[in-house]
Amino acid sequence: MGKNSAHQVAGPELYFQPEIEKMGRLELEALQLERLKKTVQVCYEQIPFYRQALDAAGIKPADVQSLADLTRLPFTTKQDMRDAYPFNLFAIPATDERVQRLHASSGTTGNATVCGYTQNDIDVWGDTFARAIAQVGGGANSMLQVSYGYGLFTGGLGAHEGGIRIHATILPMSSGNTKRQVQMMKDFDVDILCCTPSYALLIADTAIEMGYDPANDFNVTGAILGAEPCSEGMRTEIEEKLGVKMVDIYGLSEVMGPGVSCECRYQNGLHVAEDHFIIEILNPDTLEPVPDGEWGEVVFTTLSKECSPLIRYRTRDISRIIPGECECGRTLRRMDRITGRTDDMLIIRGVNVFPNQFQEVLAGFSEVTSYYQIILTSDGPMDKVTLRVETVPEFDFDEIRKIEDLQRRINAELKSNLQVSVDVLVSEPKSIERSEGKAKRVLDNRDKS
Ligand code: DLL
Repeated sequence: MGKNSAHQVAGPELYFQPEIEKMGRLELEALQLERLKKTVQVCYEQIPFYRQALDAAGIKPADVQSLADLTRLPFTTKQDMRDAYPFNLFAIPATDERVQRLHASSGTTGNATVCGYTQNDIDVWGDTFARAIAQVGGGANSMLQVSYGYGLFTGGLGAHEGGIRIHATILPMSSGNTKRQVQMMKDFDVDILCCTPSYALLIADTAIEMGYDPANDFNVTGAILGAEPCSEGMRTEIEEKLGVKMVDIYGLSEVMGPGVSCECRYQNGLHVAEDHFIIEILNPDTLEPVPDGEWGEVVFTTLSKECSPLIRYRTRDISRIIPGECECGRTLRRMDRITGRTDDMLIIRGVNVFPNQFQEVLAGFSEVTSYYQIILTSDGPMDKVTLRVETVPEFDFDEIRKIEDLQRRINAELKSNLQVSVDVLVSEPKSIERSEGKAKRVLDNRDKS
């Protein structure tokens, strides 16, 4: 048994706020309705954008009488948030004494989206992240290594707030300087690591290169990883290399940051913090709700955010509600792990594919690592897709026939699993760029070719 065997044992102590996490459905819905009414009222009174949108939809705050009335409310999109740059969606002025901090999304195209946090907003955030820490067995005696980037990105400070709420000892590493990360993880007896899955893998690989066997030599037993998709194969690799139990944590800067939902120790869907957010899954074309179990676009309404409340924010992330109860005893409903985003979907000769699906297929090949890249180029009027994979050091890269055989087999597997045919480019060990944050899997060179 590895050192993480302790976490296979379920126990009632692995809750941070059982009175909420196991709340009866009716009680929870009553709480949601009360908070929804307040949110709509505040949005209407304090934010001209929402007043106009609600007026245009012909609905007044007093018309919200049940949770079903949610579907009558207007949507908010990322573009709306960009147009409101910087503070026009704030319910409280940015320099008001109640506003403690700002975060913003990176915004590679267009304006960044900016959100403000009151002390209460930060406390709620800390609570939801602390629930995740409890799920990997963490608590007041934990040493929490936060290797998400600190700054406007919500990863670092979100995990940090969770550590504060649960009274852990926090090691605020931020990302980068990976050898130092490894050394401190070992020397300080870190038990919980928080970072992106791709960075966790890089930390593990770096530790191994430094001559350690982190699964046995290190004290780390839990990892709270999110901010990007992670296939089950990659999860297994991280868990085995580091000797940890990994829970997937989800969130987005517009809605709060990490902690909007998080897996429990059963790793079967992410429990949504429904006391603070209402989740809807909609058909992205019709914008009508889909039944539980069906995939669609995730839409969130915030219930307790004071500075930057949002009504029906369209995330573009694709998930579904997992029907039924979870073994952990929590009543908070579960969303499935994110398969992709509506705007990341590739259409390869008419077939819809998400980058993450390549990861799932590659996990079946022991000859390649978890690092891969999808390169898009133009081939006349058509898009050409190249999947670049990287061999493990043990693979004999000098044998051309072996490479060709590997290419053929990956191709065949992609064809039978995803019904797409792409060019597979096998490259040498360590040739694909490593990531200290969110991995950039898709290189769009279409304009350049
Ligand atoms: O990535 C917040 C975060 C930080 C979440 C740390 C988890 C851990 P943004 O930079 O605004 O915020 O990016 C949000 O990242 O809409 C998803 O597409 C993606 N994403 C976040 N968490 C996950 C996850 C943070 N667990 C966008 N699985 C979201 C898959 C995720 N994708």
